[in-house]
Amino acid sequence: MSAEIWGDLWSSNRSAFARRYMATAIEKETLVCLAADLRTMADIRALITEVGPSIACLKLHVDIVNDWNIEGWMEICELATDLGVAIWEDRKFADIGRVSRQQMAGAFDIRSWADIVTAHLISGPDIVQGLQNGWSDVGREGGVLLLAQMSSRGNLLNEEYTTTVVKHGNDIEGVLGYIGNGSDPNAIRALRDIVGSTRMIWTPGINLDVGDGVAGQRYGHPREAVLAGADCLIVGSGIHQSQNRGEMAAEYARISWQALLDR
Ligand code: 6AU
Repeated sequence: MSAEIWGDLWSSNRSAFARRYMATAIEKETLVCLAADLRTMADIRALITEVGPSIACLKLHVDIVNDWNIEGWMEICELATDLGVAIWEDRKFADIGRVSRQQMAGAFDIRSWADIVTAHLISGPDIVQGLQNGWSDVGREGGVLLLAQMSSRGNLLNEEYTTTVVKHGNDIEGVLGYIGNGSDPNAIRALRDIVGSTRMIWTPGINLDVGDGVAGQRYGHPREAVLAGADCLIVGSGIHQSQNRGEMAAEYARISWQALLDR
């Protein structure tokens, strides 16, 4: 069943976290990763509770939360665990390997609760080892998503950069996949061509209301993104700014799942 639905991605992917995500997606019939970009822990908890059945992953930005403390945060993580979804901290690491390892610790102690983190490869391949060492320091493992493209207008991740990131990233153990530009199906298709089937493509910049968003964000349609090669759709405001968040999340889930079956 899993291989039938995910195709080569299921058999070729070496990352335990990618497989876990793919299994959850099948179980819950959704490719939606919720970007819970809210500013208080109570708001994040309420949002997760409303949309829980429709999400396959939870993405957080620990450093935007005004009332952060570790106890409240662990409650949020427990909610995600009860829903069977992985926890992704979208702190975009970009430093040298040694410092990235230290940034996994610190006050937020990301290494202890995040299953996935995001990184730019701009500083070179050792950043991935640094992040993996961060997890090892507390006896845990995790997966790294490398930014190969971005959804924001005027970003500097050009085609040559994208190709270089994928060339290196595909050789690095611990890379579970790439961030692609969900607002542009052609960009996703081009990324899929070079990524192949050993790594996943996760795309932000997804909204049923396609076009320009606030502050340079751009949006593409969820169905188009999956058909073009996106394996996970990161949806933030499309869900958390809607009138009925539970229903809207279910709608994104339905569209993403049907598109995967059609793909
Ligand atoms: O759906 P939105 O626009 O409300 O939220 C999009 C989410 C935000 C961004 O931090 C993130 O996706 N994001 C990323 C990621 C996931 O790494 C990369 C990117 O290029 N664009 C982008 O929006 O939480």
